[in-house]
Amino acid sequence: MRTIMHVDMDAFFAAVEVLDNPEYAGKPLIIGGYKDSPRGVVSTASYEARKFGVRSAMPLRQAALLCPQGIFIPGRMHRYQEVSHQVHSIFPEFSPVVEPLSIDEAFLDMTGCEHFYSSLEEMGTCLKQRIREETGLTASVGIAPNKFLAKLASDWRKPDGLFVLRPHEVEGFLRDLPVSKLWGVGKKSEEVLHKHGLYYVRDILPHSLTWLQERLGAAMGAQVFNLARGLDDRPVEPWTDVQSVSNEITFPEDQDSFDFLRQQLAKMSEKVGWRLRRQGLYARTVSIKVRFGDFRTITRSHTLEHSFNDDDTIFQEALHLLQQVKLKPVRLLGVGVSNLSEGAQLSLFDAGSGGSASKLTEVMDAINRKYSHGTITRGRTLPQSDTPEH
Ligand code: TTP
Ligand code: MG
Repeated sequence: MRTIMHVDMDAFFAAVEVLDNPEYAGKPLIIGGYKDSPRGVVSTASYEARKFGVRSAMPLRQAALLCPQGIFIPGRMHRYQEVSHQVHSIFPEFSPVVEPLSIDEAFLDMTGCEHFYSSLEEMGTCLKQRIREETGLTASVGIAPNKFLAKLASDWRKPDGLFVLRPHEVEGFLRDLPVSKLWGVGKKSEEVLHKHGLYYVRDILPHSLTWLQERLGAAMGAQVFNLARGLDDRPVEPWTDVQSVSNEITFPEDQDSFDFLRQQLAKMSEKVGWRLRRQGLYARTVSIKVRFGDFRTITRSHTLEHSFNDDDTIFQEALHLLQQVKLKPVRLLGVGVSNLSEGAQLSLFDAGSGGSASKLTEVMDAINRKYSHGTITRGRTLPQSDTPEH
């Protein structure tokens, strides 16, 4: 049995504004743009503004109609990110297994840490207090036997909430929730369930797995079947990958220049290639990881027919993957290789060039081995503007 804690900051952007501008406290505050801006949408609203029906993603104009006395401000993303980093840097104090989910929320796997606290309630209170102490902000915390339930629990007593859901309470808790509360049930699946008269989780329980799968598809049907029973075995996944060699960098400021990112990719590809070769390994898959300013993180990967261990292949593949990503300001960039083996499996078509380290790579490695890694590097890792013109 796991103990999972989910934490989510309350009215995050609005709370940061109140923190920095105490005169906003207790007022209906709406972040996203000025009242008369024709296009913008609401990022978030203080709980006072929510009483008027204002919600995230609502057009500002509509918010202005619902809450004409609201204070409308565009928001300061940089500041929210700064506070977000403060918050996220607290989590490792509580658990080594942390999965950051978004700018203001994370899962912590607390399994095995229970005995550090007198109760699960105290565990949650401790985290809330640390966040408050460090940032001056309130968070809501949910503690439950799995991720799905922990997320529902953190939402249950918002704002400044704490809710512990114990295994024997799960069934009673879920029964009366609308089906849309089941993770993954969006508009489409909701419609299908409604069509069959299933509005609440309790309505799903009498139906068999096959019955649900026939109506929702194999994967969604199984998911709904399990979640309705409070079953979810997804692990909390920290950003590490054991069967791989990787390198990543978090930028002090979000970056949106493709040239800069390409140059970072080249540097990291060299490091990854060097570590691969030093361990006598070959890889078949190249991956990149991109975390955007809002903490959304994506990974992309590509597996080749043959194994390789040269910087060039790693860089070219990683660059190709990066070119396919719709770029917004980037907070973190990473390159990794996986599908590792100890010997090269040469390409059927081109045994000579693509597969193993080239002559140039061998010479570079020899120099780097003698001195320290990074002594010699390729021109593409240098900033474009600093590259000497020959
Ligand atoms: P949420 O955690 O969804 O919302 P919240 O923290 O404002 O309020 P609460 O958790 O108490 O319900 O999102 C975190 C931040 O992300 C939010 O403060 C602003 C931003 N955000 C948007 O910019 N647009 C959106 O549509 C949503 C949902 C959030
Ligand atoms: Mg939040």
